[in-house]
Amino acid sequence: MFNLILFGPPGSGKGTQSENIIAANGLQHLSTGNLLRNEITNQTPLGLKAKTFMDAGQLVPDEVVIGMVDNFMNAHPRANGFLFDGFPRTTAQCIALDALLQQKGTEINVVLALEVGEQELVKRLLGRGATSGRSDDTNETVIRARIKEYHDKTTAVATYYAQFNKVVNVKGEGTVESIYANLKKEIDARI
Ligand code: B4P
Repeated sequence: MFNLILFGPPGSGKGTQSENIIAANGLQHLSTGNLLRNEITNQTPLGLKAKTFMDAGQLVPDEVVIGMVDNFMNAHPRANGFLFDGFPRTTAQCIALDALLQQKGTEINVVLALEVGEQELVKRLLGRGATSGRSDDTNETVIRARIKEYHDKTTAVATYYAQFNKVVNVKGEGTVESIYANLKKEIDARI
């Protein structure tokens, strides 16, 4: 199995780049943002709980997200590997993910960290908000709150995996194609 974490702040292009990576490498895409939005659309109890946090730009509680990831992985027992997009986002989620992977006799191979400046992030997210209907992308105050959550809680994910020498930084500004070419180079060197 080959397991990859695509890491970076909100709007850094994790979802955008995931599409090419999963297509090229046959990985199972696990986006906690997409899973949470599906739960909201289906108005499940989990979705109703998650919505209040997401609308405020806050992270959804760890136990909610970890349970959802566990269910998703168990539903895909024959996966060649997973691309984790937007997960883990806290140290507790890193520890839970390592334990889930260990139970399956596998581990994280690499964390690719997309680096994008804050001004560019806000511009991209407001741009998406204008067309996507995503409520967390239309309000600049909520976008800034998401970026603050990233600095307060999620940068710790890179620190966690750096202790195992698994983090590779990749410039996340430029064309989608040029960024993908750099990500591909790092993946091909390891897969
Ligand atoms: P996510 O769905 O993970 O979304 P994101 O971080 O906002 O976006 P991403 O980085 O994927 O950006 P994208 O490629 O789409 O999270 C949403 C919310 O869910 C969180 O705030 C949180 O509340 C909750 N949540 C999710 N996972 C959680 C977890 N594990 N724990 C707790 N809570 C969790 O790109 C954004 C825009 O930029 C797009 O419009 C795209 O077209 C554009 N773009 C991409 N690349 C570009 C480029 N190179 N140049 C110009 N524009 C580009």
